[in-house]
Amino acid sequence: MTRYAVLTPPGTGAIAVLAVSGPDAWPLVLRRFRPAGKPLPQSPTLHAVRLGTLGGGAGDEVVVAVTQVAPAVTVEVHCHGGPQVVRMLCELLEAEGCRRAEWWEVARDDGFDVAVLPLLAAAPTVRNASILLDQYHGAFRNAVRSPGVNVERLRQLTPVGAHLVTPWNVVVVGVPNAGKSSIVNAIAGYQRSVVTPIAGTTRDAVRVEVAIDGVAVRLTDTAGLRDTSDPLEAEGVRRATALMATADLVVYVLDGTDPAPVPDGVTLVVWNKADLVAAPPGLLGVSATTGQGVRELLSRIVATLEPVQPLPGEAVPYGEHGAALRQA
Ligand SMILES: Nc1nc2c(ncn2[C@@H]2O[C@H](COP(=O)(O)OP(=O)(O)OP(=O)(O)O)[C@@H](O)[C@H]2O)c(=O)[nH]1
Ligand SMILES: [Mg+2]
Repeated sequence: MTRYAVLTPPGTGAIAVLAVSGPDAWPLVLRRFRPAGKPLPQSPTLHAVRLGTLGGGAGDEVVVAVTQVAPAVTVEVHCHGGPQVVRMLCELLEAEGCRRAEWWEVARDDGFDVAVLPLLAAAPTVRNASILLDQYHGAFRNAVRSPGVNVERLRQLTPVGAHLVTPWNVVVVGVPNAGKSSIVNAIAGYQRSVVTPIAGTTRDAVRVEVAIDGVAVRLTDTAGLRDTSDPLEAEGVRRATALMATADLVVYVLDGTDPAPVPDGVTLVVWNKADLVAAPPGLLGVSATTGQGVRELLSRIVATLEPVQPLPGEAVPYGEHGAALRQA
């Protein structure tokens, strides 16, 4: 079966690229492509590049390139950008019997792990892209095929593999006025959440995506936890409590000037406003105002989420492999 895919994103651009791959790719080019200059050879030459036209009427001026001849012939068509030109060529390819595929399904089969490609395209940080590139080059695939595979080490790296595209879900909670929003803003680097001296400022859950040492994290700022008769605030508190239950990590912020008891089930506690009252021994002191302790807080968040980090080039169970390993 001969397949085709649009390799460039939808929208308007100077050029768009389609790939056609399969047994009919070259016969199709011979049937429909009108080369400028000398005729095409009966069989494709690897890396041959030709200018010509494709499509009904005058057609579009395109460049056809042979990017692979084995195991399947793959031809790239570089046409003018813009949705209608792309659509015209898609209709032509379908009329010629090609089936539309995803771009990674027609990717050049050069022995690498092409299942990684859609994840690589969605990687939110450079660090995650680099881990995925290692897997694309076969780190995970080779590891599981080798007789001496270290399953325990792979299992330790499943949390990393599960969050190469999907960010970690970190929820920031605490009593009203503790400084939750101020801490989230300090991490985000801009005033994402409203901060005021009024207790009960934040109502809705406020989300921001950040990279912490290359680890993708979605931070959620929440309403301060307290009993309240204000229905709007109460709904905020209800949401905050529900979010705690689904979080990968709950960061509990204490108001250092008025520390309340910490509820059960909290992994990471920070003592905020350490610029006013120093944290007692054993507690992480932070000041959202001066920035003191924020770097340490970030390090602790990453160390809690990903206690084991992969070495360069190491196998990491990406995508569905992690879930399979956890079940095994
Ligand atoms: N001195 C000092 N003041 C802070 C610090 N962090 C926050 N504040 C102040 O404390 C007040 C409350 O800060 P917010 O960040 O709005 O607190 P919150 O926990 O989000 O409060 P709610 O949204 O009402 O639950 C504001 O006046 C802040 O400027 C800090 O580290 N040091
Ligand atoms: Mg707030």
